[in-house]
Amino acid sequence: MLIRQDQGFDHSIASEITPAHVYAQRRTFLQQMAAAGMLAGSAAAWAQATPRPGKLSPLNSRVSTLPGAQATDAVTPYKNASTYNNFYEFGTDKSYPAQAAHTLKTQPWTVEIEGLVKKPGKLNLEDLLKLSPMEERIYRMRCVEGWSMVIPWVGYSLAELIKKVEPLGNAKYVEFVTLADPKTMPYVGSRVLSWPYVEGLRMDEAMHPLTLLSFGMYGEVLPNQNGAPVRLTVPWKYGFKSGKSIVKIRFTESQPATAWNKAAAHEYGFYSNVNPNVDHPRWSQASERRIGDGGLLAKKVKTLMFNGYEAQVGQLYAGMDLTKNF
Ligand SMILES: Nc1nc2c(c(=O)[nH]1)N[C@H]1C(S)=C(S)[C@@H](COP(=O)(O)O)O[C@H]1N2
Ligand SMILES: [Mo]
Repeated sequence: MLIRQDQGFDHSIASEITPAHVYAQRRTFLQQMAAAGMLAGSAAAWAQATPRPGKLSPLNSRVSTLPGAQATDAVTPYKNASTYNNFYEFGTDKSYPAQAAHTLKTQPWTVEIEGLVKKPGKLNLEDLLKLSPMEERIYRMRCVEGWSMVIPWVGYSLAELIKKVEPLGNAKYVEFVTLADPKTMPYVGSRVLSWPYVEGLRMDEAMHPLTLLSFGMYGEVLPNQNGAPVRLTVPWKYGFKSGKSIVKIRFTESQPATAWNKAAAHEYGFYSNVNPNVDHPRWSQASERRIGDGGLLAKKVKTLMFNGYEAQVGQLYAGMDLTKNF
């Protein structure tokens, strides 16, 4: 991977002017956290250190108490998390989505439930937002390209939605289809991937409580470039498993074809679990560069098995050869 001075790596964060209402919002948040006795290290740190644009609506949530849901790593500054993105529908350069994704229309939005399920149908965003209480979860996210971030997401377990729609006994996989709108997404139609961007999980992975249906980050609704209005976040898998701007969730008996697997099967397997022992043909997976302090020259940290979520998810893969099922 080339080392380049990308735009979006502006470290003048402390000198930025933060609008008063953003400070007020942050203070309220901190007070709520303190009242709940949850003012633990990293969450408080990001709330204080990360100026947010203040244009997006706040998304109220409770602090998740799920094991594994509160990474104590330093949280990535909002600025980096919202300007260094992979969202190929808006171009292949990391800086493009933040510049181009304003064209994405996130309302009205519906997610269609299809396939092997008792209650198929369309759910609109308002229904989805009300389906289960929102939680804040701080997750490590690692891209197969070798960089990582630590992000406070807002959402609820995908399992809550799955339980409501009642999958049939023969539903073994869940397929996630994302928006492919050539009118608002300039790279849909390009040959870099086949569109729509599709991802998939085995049913037990989809039902794992750490698998998050995300509507927000840093206490606000998702910025478009991070997959608004609803995306998946699967913290023990490489970033590309976390499909953005989901429009369809389909329950299937056979393993779904996924966008990256279709593009290069020898490079991107169905599972794509973070695994420091199994390298990608072009990139080592043994270590990663934390985006944020230090920018592109940041010190590398060792990559952990299942991205550090082994205690929570390791048993899902017991007995599987992870060099074959990569
Ligand atoms: N629809 C869609 N979802 C996507 C992608 C994409 O190109 N299109 N890129 C994936 C990849 S490779 C990564 S690393 C993450 C990046 O998420 P982030 O920008 O919120 O960090 O989104 C994933 N979801
Ligand atoms: Mo990625």
